[in-house]
Amino acid sequence: MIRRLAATVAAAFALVAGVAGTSHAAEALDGNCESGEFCVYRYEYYAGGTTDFAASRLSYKGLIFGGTLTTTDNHASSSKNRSTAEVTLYAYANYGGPFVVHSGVYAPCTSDLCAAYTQIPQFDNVASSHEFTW
Ligand SMILES: [Ca+2]
Repeated sequence: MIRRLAATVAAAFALVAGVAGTSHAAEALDGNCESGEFCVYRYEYYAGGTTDFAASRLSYKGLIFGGTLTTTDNHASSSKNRSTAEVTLYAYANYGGPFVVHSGVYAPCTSDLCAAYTQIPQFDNVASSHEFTW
């Protein structure tokens, strides 16, 4: 009887933990680019560590790329939009300066172009903020 009760409690706990883990995944800013997130990378083609976001960000100051000591501000060279929002990436903080747009109808940051900011004139290593548009 005791053993059966223990098994039931364990199963219930596992269920709760599973639900919590699932709901948390999209918001875990952990250096892994998960579904629902927008992520910038240190190097081209999604290499060199990432900073992941689940919402707009007015400034990248104080952030670092996961698994590195490199500051995110002014050091991004590629990005991936795994959210359902349109994301506009800006060269300056507070959504200022030159920008590129992920998804939607705006050029030039559609498809694979965001894999390498070196292909976008004067946009490599400048990103400092981004805004989600739902
Ligand atoms: Ca993440």
